[in-house]
Amino acid sequence: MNTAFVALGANLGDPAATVRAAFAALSNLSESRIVHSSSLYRTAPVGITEQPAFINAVAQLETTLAPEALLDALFDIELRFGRIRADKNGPRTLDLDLLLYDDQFLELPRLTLPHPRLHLRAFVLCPLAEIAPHLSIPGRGTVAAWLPAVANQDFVKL
Ligand code: PH2
Ligand code: MG
Ligand code: MG
Repeated sequence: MNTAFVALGANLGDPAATVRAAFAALSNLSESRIVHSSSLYRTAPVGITEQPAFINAVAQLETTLAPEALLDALFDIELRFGRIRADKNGPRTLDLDLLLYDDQFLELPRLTLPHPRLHLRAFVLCPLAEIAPHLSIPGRGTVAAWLPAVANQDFVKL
């Protein structure tokens, strides 16, 4: 069994309903089960700031899918939720990002592990800290140790 962390994000339609439905979709993934789900967080958009606020959350999975197979499965769920991969940092009905997979480092064209910006973004770090504060981000230290670095970013736990 492997442990993977997935970030959920949405800011179009009814984003809270979408994120809740995405948790249900993740719990139905083959060869995988959700072991922890964070609360939902309303977060200020990072990058392109002229877009609606996001709803974000993080799930911890146990899986026997390999990293790229898991990534494919996440893309499938995004598509089912009507995701059009247009603007890189623009609005989206559902974004599922693979954050961590055990303590693996991976550098592939479509997948970098650990996710290169996860420790700098409150919208990922805060829900992750809720379910796994002592988790070590390979090469960076614990999740909790990075929280002060994102203290200036706006978010509300729902
Ligand atoms: N995702 C982005 C860009 N900016 N901002 C917030 N608050 N939440 C996100 O999930 C998010 C973002 C690119 O995927
Ligand atoms: Mg993504
Ligand atoms: Mg993303």
